[in-house]
Parts: sequence; structure tokens; C-alpha cells
Amino acid sequence: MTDFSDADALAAAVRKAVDETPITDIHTHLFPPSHGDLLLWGVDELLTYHYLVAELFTVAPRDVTPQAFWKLPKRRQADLVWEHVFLKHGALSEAARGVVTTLNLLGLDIAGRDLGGIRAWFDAQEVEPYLERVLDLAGIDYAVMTNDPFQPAEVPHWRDGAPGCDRLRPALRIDPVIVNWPAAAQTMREAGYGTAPETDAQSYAEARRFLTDWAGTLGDPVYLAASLPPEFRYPSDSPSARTMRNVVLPTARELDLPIALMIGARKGVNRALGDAGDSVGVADVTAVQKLCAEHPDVKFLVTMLSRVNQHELCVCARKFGNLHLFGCWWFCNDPSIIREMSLQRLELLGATFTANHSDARVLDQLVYKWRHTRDVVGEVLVEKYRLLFAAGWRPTAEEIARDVRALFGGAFCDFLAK
Ligand code: FIX
Ligand code: ZN
Repeated sequence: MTDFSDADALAAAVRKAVDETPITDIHTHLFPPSHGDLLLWGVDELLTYHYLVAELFTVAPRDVTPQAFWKLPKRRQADLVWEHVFLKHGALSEAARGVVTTLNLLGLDIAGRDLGGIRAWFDAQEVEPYLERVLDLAGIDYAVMTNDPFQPAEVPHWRDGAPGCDRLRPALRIDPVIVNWPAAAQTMREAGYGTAPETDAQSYAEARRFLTDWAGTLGDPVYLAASLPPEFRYPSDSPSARTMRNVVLPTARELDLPIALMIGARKGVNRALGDAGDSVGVADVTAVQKLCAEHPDVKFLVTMLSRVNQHELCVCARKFGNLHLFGCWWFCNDPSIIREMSLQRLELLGATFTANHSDARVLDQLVYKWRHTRDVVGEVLVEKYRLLFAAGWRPTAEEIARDVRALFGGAFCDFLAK
């Protein structure tokens, strides 16, 4: 018995399922509206996304310097990106095409290129209903935030009990604990915890108490998260490996929280560009392999930044049931690499990974990041289902819905629950 008369009918059903399946966006930099300016949204924030700032400085005239740029008001910064990236060089990059996709899907006249008129439309939006509209337009059930107790601008909102948002779930971000212990110890000490620059048992215990207390403040975070440099090694006698072993892993175990590791970001290769100045390096998949092997009772969510690491990471995920791969992160979040990674992961893992996350820093980006991902992942799935159909396999509509949801958050939820 089959639901589809031929391969074309099957393909149409796959595309429909991909368009209609709700997505769980498991890593973003969004904030609840109650956290004020931390939640970035609107066309000027879209245009000054750090991906586009980097692209501005690849084409801007020499008198447009980063130092001068950062002194300008946001709207003027956006004007420069609009002029030099979009109008003078065309919106062909993924980050630029994304702005076009978002504005178009919001129903704005991007063909007219009337930035003033587009700004007026955004100025007329109210943030709460607009947030719901964007989540609905992108087809997202909920998104996971990045909540960092080491970022002074974020702490007061949690301390003051600012209301959250049902469709934005917290995640406890802990990079400094692993990659910059002296700074982390200072922050925790200033918050009243007995952490010292030296890494000793007392400091480790107090750091675990700090993280545990913050997990309580956030109220049931989805996971612990950290971005790690390409040089991260485990096991090793490095301070990073020691705090991983003595602080992060015990805390994850005690709170029964997965650890999300995003590995391969080489920070600040061009500090003048700010967030736009980070780059990528080939990381060591063995560190992930050893963490999973040594701690089978801890769940690891892993994504790597270098395209070079992806195949080896996929093979690693075949070996460990406590490892879940997610996303085409950052410099991999481009259709050509999303396609390559999705094919490779499906061929090695089946529908047991999370196809993408948006990493959205600006609310409205959800619209393009997920439209573009649905388009690419949809065609990858059509390709694979056509091959199955040609070989006599007859998937049902329910099975297609199951598999699409798995890639868009279902496998993640199953991983959390198991
Ligand atoms: O570490 C991270 O969460 C990275 O995703 C960010 O630092 C990065 O700037 C980003 O937003 C990439 O998409
Ligand atoms: Zn991120």
C-alpha cells in the first residue's frame, strides 16, 4: 500500500512536508522583549549583522575605516552597508540575499529599494506581536537562546526577574569557565563565589555552585553551551580540559543537562571588526570522541565550524549514542555547504541529527535562515526519497512527516528525552 502513485507525487509531498513542518531552532542569540535592546530586530539591525559588516570592509573605500564606522549611529552604519554591499556590489552573498529574502517574505517592496520606506514600516511595528509574527512566518515552535552570566549587560534582566517568553527557551552559556578561567573566576568572585585565579578544588566547587545557581535563575535551561577554539584538546593538562573535567562535566551530570559544544571559532583575527572579526580553524574531533567515550552518561550536542571537520565528526556520531550533531554553523550556514553536510549526514547517520540552527542574532533573520535551509534540505530529501522509490521502497506520508520533523528538531527532542 502506498500513498504516492509515482516519484513526482512523492517529491511534491516531501516539499510540502518540508514547508509545513514546525522547526525547533536549537541555537540563537535572541532575547525576550522584556530584555530591551538586547533583542535586536528591524532593517538596520539586519543590515549591520556582523556577517555584513565583514563584507562591508571587504569592499568599502579606504576612508571608511572600522574605527570611524563604530562611532557612527546604527542607522548610518546601515546606510553604508546598504550603499556599498547591496547597491554597489549586489546582494549575492548569503547574508545579503538573506536580507532580501526576509524583507520580501515580510511583504515589503524590496524591488523598490526604498530603505526609508522600509524603515518606516519597521518603526510602526510593536516588538511583542512582531516576535510572534516572525516565529510563525519562519515556522518555528520555539527557539533556544544564549544566556551568558558572564555578560554584564544580560545579568540585570535575570536578576530583576524580567519576564521570559514561552517560545524562547534558555541555555546557560559558559565559555569563560573553559577558555578564560582567570576572567571567569574574577566574575564569579565578584558575584560572591569563592573562585580564585588558581584552579584548585575549592575554586572548582564554587564554580559548580555558580553554574548550578544560574541554571536555577534561568529556570530549566535546555543545555549548557560553550564555543571552543580549534586548539581545544581533551584529555589534556590544559586549564580548559581541567575545568571541563572538574566543573562542566560534574555540573552537567548533577543537573542532567546536555553539553553543547561549538568547536572551531578562532576569535578576534581582526579585532577592529568586533564580532565580525572572528574566523575558523580546523579542530580536533578526537576531543569529542574522547569526551563521549569517557563520559557515556553525559549527552553532547556538537557542531564544528570548519568544513574540513564534518566528515570525521559524522563518523564519530556513528560510534556514540550520547553524541548528537547539529547545525551548519556560521561559515557553514550557506546553501552549498548545507547541501553537502545534509547529504553527508543523511548518508552516514540517517535522520538522527539536527539539520540546522539559525544562530540568529537579529529576530528577523529567522525568516531567511529557515527559508533558505528548508529549500536546501527539502531538495536533499527529495533526492534521497526518489532513490528509495526507484528501488521499490514506498514511504508513507506519515513517515515523510516523521523524517522531516526529525531533522528540524524532532531528533534533538528525542535525544534530550532519552
Ligand atoms: O559562539 C557562538 O555562539 C557563535 O555562533 C557566535 O559567536 C557568532 O558570532 C555567530 O553569531 C555566528 O553565527
Ligand atoms: Zn551562536
